[in-house]
Amino acid sequence: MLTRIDHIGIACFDLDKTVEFYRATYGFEVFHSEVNEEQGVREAMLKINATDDGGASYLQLLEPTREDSAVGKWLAKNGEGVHHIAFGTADVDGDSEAIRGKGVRVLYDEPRIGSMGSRITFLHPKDCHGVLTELVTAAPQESAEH
Ligand code: CMX
Ligand code: CO
Repeated sequence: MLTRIDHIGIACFDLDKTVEFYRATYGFEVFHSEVNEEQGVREAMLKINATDDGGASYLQLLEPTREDSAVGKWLAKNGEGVHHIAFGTADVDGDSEAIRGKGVRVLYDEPRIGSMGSRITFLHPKDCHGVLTELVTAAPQESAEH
């Protein structure tokens, strides 16, 4: 069951400048940052809220590490902006298989590793009314590493 919005992924050309915009304008601080070579991104997670159940919502700022990555291709075509939305679930395996069974293309055979050790997969935007949609199961203990 998809239980919350985990994050909104925002593509940018310059991660440091974009992080500074969100800090100066809204006061959002970087909770975690990392490079994910498989996804071809350098990213910063800005935590927007935290709830008693351990769940949280983030903005995920994404700078491509290579032009032929998903974010690199998208930026070249569209410029900066909202790239994807991500729903949180306790069971990304079960939920993605159930959604695949409804005829929506799930991009990976098995979930891959996302931010902070989470497990992620994506639904094809052409099957989701134009929205690239990610499903996320957080790592058992989310840990912040700057
Ligand atoms: N949102 C909506 N539509 C998108 C899109 C996006 N983010 N990215 C691509 N599309 C559309 C394109 O506009 C294009 O539509 P048209 O044919 O009408 O022009 C179509 O999908 C195909 O796009 P493309 O540029 O040819 O790109 P690809 O097919 O090579 O890749 C996709 C598209 C979704 C398969 C690829 O972006 C992907 O694998 N995404 C998942 C991985 C990812 O996004 N990783 C980065 C984030 C990592 C993280 O969140 O941790
Ligand atoms: Co994401």
